[in-house]
Amino acid sequence: MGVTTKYDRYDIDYSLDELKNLAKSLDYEVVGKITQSLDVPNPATYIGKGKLQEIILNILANSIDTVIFNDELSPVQLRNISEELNVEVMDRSYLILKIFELRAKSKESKIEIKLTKDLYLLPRIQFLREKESRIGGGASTATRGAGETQKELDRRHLMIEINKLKYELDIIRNMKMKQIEKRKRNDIPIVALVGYTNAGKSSTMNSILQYINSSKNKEVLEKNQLFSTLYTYNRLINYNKVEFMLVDTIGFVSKLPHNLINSFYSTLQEIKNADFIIHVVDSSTPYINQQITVVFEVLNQIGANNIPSIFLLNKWDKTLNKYMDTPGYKSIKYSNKTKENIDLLLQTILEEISPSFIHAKIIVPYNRGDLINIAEEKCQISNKSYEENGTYYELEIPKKLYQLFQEYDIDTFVS
Ligand SMILES: Nc1nc2c(ncn2[C@@H]2O[C@H](COP(=O)(O)OP(=O)(O)OP(=O)(O)O)[C@@H](O)[C@H]2O)c(=O)[nH]1
Ligand SMILES: [Mg+2]
Repeated sequence: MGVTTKYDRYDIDYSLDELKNLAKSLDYEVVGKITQSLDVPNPATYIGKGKLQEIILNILANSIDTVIFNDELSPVQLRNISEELNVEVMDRSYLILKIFELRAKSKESKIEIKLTKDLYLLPRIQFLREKESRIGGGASTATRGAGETQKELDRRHLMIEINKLKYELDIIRNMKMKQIEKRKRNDIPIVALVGYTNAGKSSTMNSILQYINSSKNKEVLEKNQLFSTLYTYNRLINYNKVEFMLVDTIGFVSKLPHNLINSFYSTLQEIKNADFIIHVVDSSTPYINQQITVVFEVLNQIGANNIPSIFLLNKWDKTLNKYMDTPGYKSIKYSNKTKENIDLLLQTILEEISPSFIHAKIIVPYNRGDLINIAEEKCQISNKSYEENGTYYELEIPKKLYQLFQEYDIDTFVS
């Protein structure tokens, strides 16, 4: 059930199709779609009273078990609708959370998803149908305080669990942040594969690993389903003597629940640290423009919109529109099936990440051993002499590091 308003950023047919695919990935059989055009969704019931009646008739006529709404319902909307319809009522956010829950494999993503689900449930727990609401499960009547209902107990249990999960997540994240910082210090460029779910990010990671003859067990899961990847996988790639870290991560979908983005913050953070983004696009879908928009929106949300990027027009083997173009953006026509242009892809990555250098003449004071080490290890030195006030270098400094030396740049100093 979807509502269109004049503020919609997505076409309703596209949006409901996406919802249908999400539902199908949880094995729901989708028997119908209903839409309503409104100025704004009704704050009490999301849709109009008449529409609710229409759904009730539909439920009876087609023996429907579940009605899924295309937006996140407020707790009040959820309560009112559930009371009217008397079947399982779910919204888009909860559906996505359920898929994530099913797919989560790593300890971190399991905690992330559980936390997001608990945060979603907290204000809604008392409105959910009984079978859903026994979250705590264990609380027996004996431990119940005077006058506490089962629902209140469930709520309290949820709150305790939320705190525990936040604590566990903090520990994992601190560890992860240290790893990210270490990588940054090592100065290995980071290249991230991002894109709509099922676009072929993991397949691209695997194709590159195969191309450079990496061992088979470094490959990641690729599968024809939404949200196969819910975690960040880093693989060190060494191609033509240049090293970079290739990052495969979670795919995007429109209207991702807000809490989900918060909970997956550290997973998404890896994208923000990237030096170069490969935006993997399924070029064969009729919804290509919508999917690109979704990805741009999420990149914006996580503050990764200014990182240099390229469109990888993937699945080119089955794209019908061979004249497709991306005006104003760099793109590569590519396929994991035929591997066409994989050499061009790698070449482009190398060009983007290989450091460009700044030519400079500097005098580094003798007490700046730290800078001397960097000059000796990371720069290409063409001239060197020991002067009264420090070591003189004529050298090529990687752009990223130039700032460190700026105050000792003789040319800058003179001018
Ligand atoms: N025909 C064709 N299929 C492809 C191509 N690349 C990937 N696929 C298929 O697309 C499906 C999704 O691939 P994945 O690599 O798992 O996609 P993903 O972007 O990692 O998906 P999520 O992790 O779920 O976000 C798989 O069934 C792949 O075999 C391609 O170039 N051509
Ligand atoms: Mg994947």
